[in-house]
Amino acid sequence: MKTTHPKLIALALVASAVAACQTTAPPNRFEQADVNHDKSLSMDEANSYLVTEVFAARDANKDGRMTREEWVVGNDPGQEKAFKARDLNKDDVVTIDEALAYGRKQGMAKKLMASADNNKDGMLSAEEIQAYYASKEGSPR
Ligand SMILES: [Ca+2]
Ligand SMILES: [Ca+2]
Ligand SMILES: [Ca+2]
Repeated sequence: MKTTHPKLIALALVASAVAACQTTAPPNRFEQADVNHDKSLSMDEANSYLVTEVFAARDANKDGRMTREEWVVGNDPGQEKAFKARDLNKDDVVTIDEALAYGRKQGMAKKLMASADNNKDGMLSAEEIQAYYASKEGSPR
């Protein structure tokens, strides 16, 4: 399927550019996900944030496609399951689109919103995200 949204391609490109210069500060990823640049993440933008985070960490060659080798680290059956759950068309590659669709289906952004949206305005600010990750044990890698 070649129906990748231009927005998502842009996201992937920014992700690879950022990764290339090894900028690890969370605000950059926040800016990537904040598509409408209003300095806060809507539910859908939060979903992109979570997905690009996973891709930035695991998509070794930064092509926006994750192979099983890139995803499954070691012999973790949980990782294998997670990979299969996201690979909707069963071609052994998880694209960023598949990961976004999975994130939406699972309500991953909802969970993040529920735990990180301190002022309950339904949007995540950079400060709220930072506070959330700072409060978690170990950052997601
Ligand atoms: Ca936004
Ligand atoms: Ca696939
Ligand atoms: Ca908020």
